Amino acid sequence: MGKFRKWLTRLGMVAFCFSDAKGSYILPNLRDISGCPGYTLTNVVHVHSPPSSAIIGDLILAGDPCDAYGDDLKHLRLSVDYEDETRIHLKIWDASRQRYEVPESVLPRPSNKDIQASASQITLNYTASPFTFQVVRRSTNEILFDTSRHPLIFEPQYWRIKTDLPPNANLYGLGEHTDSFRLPTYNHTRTLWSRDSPGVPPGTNLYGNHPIYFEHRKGGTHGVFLRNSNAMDVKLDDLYDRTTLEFNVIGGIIDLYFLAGSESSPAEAAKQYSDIVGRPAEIPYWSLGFHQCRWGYSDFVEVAHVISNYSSSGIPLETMWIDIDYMNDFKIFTADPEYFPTARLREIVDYLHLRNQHFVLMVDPAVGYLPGENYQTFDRGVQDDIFLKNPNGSYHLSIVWPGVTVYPDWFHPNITEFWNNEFKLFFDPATGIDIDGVWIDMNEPASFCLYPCLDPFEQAREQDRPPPRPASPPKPDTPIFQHDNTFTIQPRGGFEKRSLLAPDYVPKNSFGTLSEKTAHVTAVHHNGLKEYDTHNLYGTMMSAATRRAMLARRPKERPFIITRSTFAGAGSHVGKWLGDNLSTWAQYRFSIAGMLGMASIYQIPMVGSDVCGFGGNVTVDLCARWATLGAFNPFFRNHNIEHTLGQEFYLWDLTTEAAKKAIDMRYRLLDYIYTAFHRASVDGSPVLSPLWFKYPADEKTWDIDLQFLYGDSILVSPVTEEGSTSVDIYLPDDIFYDFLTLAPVRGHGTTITLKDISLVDIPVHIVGGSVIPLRVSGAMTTTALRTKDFALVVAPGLDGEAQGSLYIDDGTSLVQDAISDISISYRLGKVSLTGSFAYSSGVKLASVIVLGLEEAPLVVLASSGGVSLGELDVRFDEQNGYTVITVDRPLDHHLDLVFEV
Ligand code: MIG
Repeated sequence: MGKFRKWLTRLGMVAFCFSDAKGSYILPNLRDISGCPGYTLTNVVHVHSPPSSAIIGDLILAGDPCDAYGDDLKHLRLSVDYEDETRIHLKIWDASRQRYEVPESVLPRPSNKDIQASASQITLNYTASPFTFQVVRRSTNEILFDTSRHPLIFEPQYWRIKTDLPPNANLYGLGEHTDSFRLPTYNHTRTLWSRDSPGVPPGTNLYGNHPIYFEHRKGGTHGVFLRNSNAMDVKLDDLYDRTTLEFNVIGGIIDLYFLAGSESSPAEAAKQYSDIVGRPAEIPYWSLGFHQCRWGYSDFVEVAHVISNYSSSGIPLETMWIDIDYMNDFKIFTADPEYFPTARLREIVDYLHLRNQHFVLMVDPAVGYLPGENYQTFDRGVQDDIFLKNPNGSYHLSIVWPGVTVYPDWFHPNITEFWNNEFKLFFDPATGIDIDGVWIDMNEPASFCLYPCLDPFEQAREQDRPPPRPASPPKPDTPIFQHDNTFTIQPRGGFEKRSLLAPDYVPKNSFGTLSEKTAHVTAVHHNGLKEYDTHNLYGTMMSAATRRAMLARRPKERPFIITRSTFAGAGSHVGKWLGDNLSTWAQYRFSIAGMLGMASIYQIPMVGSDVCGFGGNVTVDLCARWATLGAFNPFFRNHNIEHTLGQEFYLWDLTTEAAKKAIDMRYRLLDYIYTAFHRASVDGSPVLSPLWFKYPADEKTWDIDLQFLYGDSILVSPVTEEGSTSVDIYLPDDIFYDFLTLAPVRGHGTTITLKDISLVDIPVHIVGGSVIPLRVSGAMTTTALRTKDFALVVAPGLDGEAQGSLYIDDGTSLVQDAISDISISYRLGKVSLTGSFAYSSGVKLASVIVLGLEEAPLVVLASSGGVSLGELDVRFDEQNGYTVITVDRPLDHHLDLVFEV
């Protein structure tokens, strides 16, 4: 713990890493805004002739200015657009001056069908003086957003929009955060400003920024997205008769999208959000395998040991990762010649590839500032002029691992060429390190330089950067992988004059001033934009650039990229891990809410937390439980900080067993979740969801965030308490089936206690009404898994019916030439497989397992395209009431199975 503490101290973070305390932010200088006059709407015109209902108008300051955090703007412009049946776009900007808005190059605008209000599911009604508005769901007349009591305030560096909501409103989103999934509504502030946030303390701003919330009510679920990247505080509060929500933002424009969502299907809100921020990129099949990572592997020999230890312990390892440790003095695009020589890394990559395993390396954005030292990445960056600058044109210096550093400017016109070229050179399969995926970190962007960072060189010296290597290097010719089966565990440790630096309204950044430990708000991009406005976009722009660079290396393959910092829309480029959590039970628990935010709201479904926890030493029990939960993280990676005890699953018998069992479940379900990822890429369907997405009318589900749906039909209910072997789970009024025994479990809208859940087990249920495609188990890699046959588990709902689907493609290509997209339905004693079967998977449908039958069907007749295939073998399991029908036919054609009872 000593070293870990030291690391945190170096980052100045101790205060809130070990408690829930909110850190020592600068208290906003709160001004009285009660007298702000609001605006009067005039000159309203319809911009298009009918049928469009789009309007545009002038907003004129309605009285004496209140000048709360700057001078009230006198004249604003308003536009309201009905973009399609489910979406209204409202925009308010300064009529007389240009202001920053999120560039379309970073987040493209959605297409606008420009429909008539009468065709929309929601309408926007306004009052002209003072200007306020309400968004109303037409079918129920419910008011979804209501500024009536809260006139608009708009000043150069402060604007506020505030709505009343029903009391104790059910609000979700506004991340990234580690608060409960259903947000606390009493005196709660969500600050959005990217921050390197070790320990991910609840109640603080973290790495990513997603100014979108869903609000759920009995009468429906809707969404509100603020397309704005400036620092902001979103404040929630409960009064006796209502909840209020207000956006307090220090720049940009008011750029709100209201999404109708749906009266009965919350997932529609997620899909509609994907219409405006883009749908998740398709992921390679292999990336759903299990990943091992840690910070602090000392050299290539140790990495080889870890790989060997996984294989000799029989735990499937799909992908090995190396952190910054491989770099030479922590300079990106270099390898340490002694500890991680390129030749030896190439040997590791070859070894992995031969065994159908994969390899990922970390790349940070910051480039060591090393003029005249023959650091070619830096020199080429200077040549291409792509580094972020100060207002006076000098380089904006910061401190990251290599010492004093400069940041790539993702807005620079030469940046794509620069970044692509660095990737091409360093990750060249012929001469360099042939990565399969890339991990991008520190892209808030993070800096270790304490503000005002007047002498970064001095601070870098004081901080001892780059840090020295811990031990002596291995002999360059140390053999690796020679004892593949020897278990060699080594347990170890807008453009007016603005005061960018001192806005009057200070968002509640947990680091204090907005420039602390990051690029300063005054840093300038090549296109003139300031970090003050674009800071929250940095990680997403690095993500997009990295995707382009990976595509330039392999134009036909889906890139695999995991980032730390995200903004709205990041999921269309990359996946995301939840950053530097701690190895504690509390963090294990709230990792679920963190994933739900990304996967069910923000459209970043490839998400996971560091399994077994990053900071601190994990206990065996927690690591075993986390291995089982990790198997249901869409992105499943064990990762650990340096200088703590190892936590590779093979280190303990218990975690070995837990990992094997859980990975087996995960791999059997891999095509099921891969199908969910495919759907997400097509229409934004959530890959994970909270229970209430499925049971929106059941109030008891609304704040559940320790159980979740993996895909839309697998309910995961982990044990969540230390020392416990039982868990209280809520089962809605529906039928469920235990994933392992297949026995039906009737839910009654009550909490039940599951007992005797050993440390290597996790309760998983199939939701009635679904068909789950499973691979036959027993694969050590996802490549091997793809050769396994399928079983279809038919889990009838209370109405006796079930539906499901199975999507299969080659798993890697960006463009597929033959896919199978199979719908499976069960109704009245008949199972039907329809759809397309064009991808030749070479595997069979081994069996169909029908659950919840009272007795075995006497005869099952199979036919394909009307042609009879005869009678199939049937086995009935009396104890758990299921029937196994042996099919054993290639999965390449329509198929009907008819029962005769
Ligand atoms: O300042 O690369 O979140 O996963 O192991 C820490 C070292 C920098 C932070 C990442 C973490 C990674 C670590 N990085």
